[in-house]
Amino acid sequence: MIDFRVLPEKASTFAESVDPLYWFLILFVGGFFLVVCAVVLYWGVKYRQRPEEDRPSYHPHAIKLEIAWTVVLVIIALGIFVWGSVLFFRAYDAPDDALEISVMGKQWMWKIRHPNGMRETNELHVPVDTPVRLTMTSQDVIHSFFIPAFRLKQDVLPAKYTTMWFKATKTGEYPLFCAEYCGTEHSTMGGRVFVMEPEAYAAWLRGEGGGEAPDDVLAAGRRLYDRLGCAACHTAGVENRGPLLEGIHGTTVEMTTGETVVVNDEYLRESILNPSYRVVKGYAPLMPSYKNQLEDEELMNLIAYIKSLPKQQVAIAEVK
Ligand code: HEC
Ligand SMILES: [Cu+2]
Repeated sequence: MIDFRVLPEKASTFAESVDPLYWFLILFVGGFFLVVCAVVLYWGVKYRQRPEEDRPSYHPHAIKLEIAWTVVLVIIALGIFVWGSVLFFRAYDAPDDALEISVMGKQWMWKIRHPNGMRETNELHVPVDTPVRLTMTSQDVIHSFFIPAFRLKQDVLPAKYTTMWFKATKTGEYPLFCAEYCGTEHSTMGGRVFVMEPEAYAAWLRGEGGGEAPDDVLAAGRRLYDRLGCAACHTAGVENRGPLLEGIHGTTVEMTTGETVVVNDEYLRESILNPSYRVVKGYAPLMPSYKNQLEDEELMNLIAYIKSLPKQQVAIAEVK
């Protein structure tokens, strides 16, 4: 027997909820199509031109009928919209304790980095039953990270971070694709996702069983932080000219415009490349832009370093 399936294997919590919507849409739209075809054929034959035929009387309006089908269709369409939005928001909001993995797309490969610095190319190892959040960016053109078995696809853009999250439900090996045409070798841009037992993932992270040698991301980030002189402004004390960065990730900060922003990777990235775009309340726009001074990878290291800074005692921070 050939192992035939209409939809790919289901291996994430989303797959369970996305498939019913998919089937509903297919059957609903397909059903309508068949009804319309049947009616066109039936009336086509019934009212075909015949010399002896009396034309039936012509009714230009049937108001009740028109209102009825308009209302019914609006309700169904809104139902589909609400159903889809609920799924979308669930796919968008990652739980706070998710494991953070960064993904870099470039022509024509996926480069992946784990929290401890372990790296791999065109392969993604993740633990089963654990929420995982991917923070993704591209070094060149637009790509799209697509794992059919997880029913997830997200565009990966240059000069911007996008995220997606999932919880894999079944250990195994699943295909990974680039789903946005990105040049000559687009069709080869893909790989596999390996869903492993947590202990096996932990062992893999330690370098037992493939993967490239981990580099020390935080040390690299720290070197950049020193070299670029961030500490000159972001240090507590009298010379304190910029906000403290310790423990800042995940907090909410207020801007001069009154807008509040949650500090995530994208916000940190924007603060470094384009500091004057949003200025933190209580500070002058003194910070220079570091645009064009950092490779994408360096920027990720720097951000990882900032995120690793422990929250300090507030007492020092409050001295102005
Ligand atoms: C000349 C002083 C100066 C230098 C050097 C500097 N910054 Fe800043 N930075 C500031 C000031 C002032 C602000 C607050 C105003 C604003 O948002 O632009 C700020 C804001 C930030 C923020 C947003 C913080 C928040 O509370 O929301 C981040 C992140 C940041 N800087 C990172 C860096 C990094 C990383 C470096 C080194 C690559 C750096 N800064 C170098 C002065 C500086
Ligand atoms: Cu691509």
